[in-house]
Amino acid sequence: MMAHNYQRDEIQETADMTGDSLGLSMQAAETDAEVIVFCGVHFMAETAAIICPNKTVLLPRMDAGCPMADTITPKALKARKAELPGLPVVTYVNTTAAVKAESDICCTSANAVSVVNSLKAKRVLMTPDRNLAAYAQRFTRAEIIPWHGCCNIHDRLTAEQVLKAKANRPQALVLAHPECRPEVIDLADAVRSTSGMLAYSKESPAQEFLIATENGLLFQLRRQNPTKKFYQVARTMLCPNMKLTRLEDVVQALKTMEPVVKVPPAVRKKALVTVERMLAVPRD
Ligand code: CIZ
Ligand code: SF4
Repeated sequence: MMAHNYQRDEIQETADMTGDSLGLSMQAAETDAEVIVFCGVHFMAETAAIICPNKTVLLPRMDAGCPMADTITPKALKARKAELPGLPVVTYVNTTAAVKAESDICCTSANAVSVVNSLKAKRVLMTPDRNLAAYAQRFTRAEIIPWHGCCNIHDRLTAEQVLKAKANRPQALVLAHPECRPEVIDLADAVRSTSGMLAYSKESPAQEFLIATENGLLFQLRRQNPTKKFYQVARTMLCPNMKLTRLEDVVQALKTMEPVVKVPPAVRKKALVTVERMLAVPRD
């Protein structure tokens, strides 16, 4: 049983493994288990199926989607590629397998800059998150042409909300996810993926943190740092899709061995190439 860092507390508590989407997929590849029940959203279970073709990947709630992943389709990407011939396409892991299959290389929120720099290209197209693209643009000489998708949960967080939270907790460091808007990024003490926030808060001498990402991560931050204090930046940082999965759904999936997430072999083969290219990029 694997649970993403944004899942409900009781799901994270019950899971054998927790983590970000790529970390979970890598752990899935290493385990002896033949069946993985993946508590997260659809694209994450697909990533596990891409990396572990011989395992059965169950997604307890088939209706757990990701509106950001839905901002791009293979057809729309093909059309954009035709307008920008020769440009390498960097695609965030938060996309369907079919979109990964149409891309050149994947990235996560933890390695976007290293991935862009590894291409040694003058211009790249980055899909689908415009905020991650804008964040990566700060650290590279390559021109990043963004796709105009975003995660509504992160994008709706305003600078005013962050300033208000900071005023209430002046001693706390602000950790923001790169899916946040540029003006929120500007107010952060550190910008990290969920796994990056877990590592940062462990190593930092600071005792209090304001967390600007989906509030499910607070469970994991508190569990791993029992003496430190973590506060949500805003109550609105809740992803309804991430909260769909309940323990009953997990039990039901394990009883029926359904629903299974499958990626067609031709799509899987191409999507795996884009994931493997990312895994071969050395960290900056
Ligand atoms: O890739 C993931 O797991 C997501 C969606 C966020 C993160 O920063 O870990
Ligand atoms: Fe998608 Fe945002 Fe929810 Fe993550 S938090 S699953 S990016 S909508």
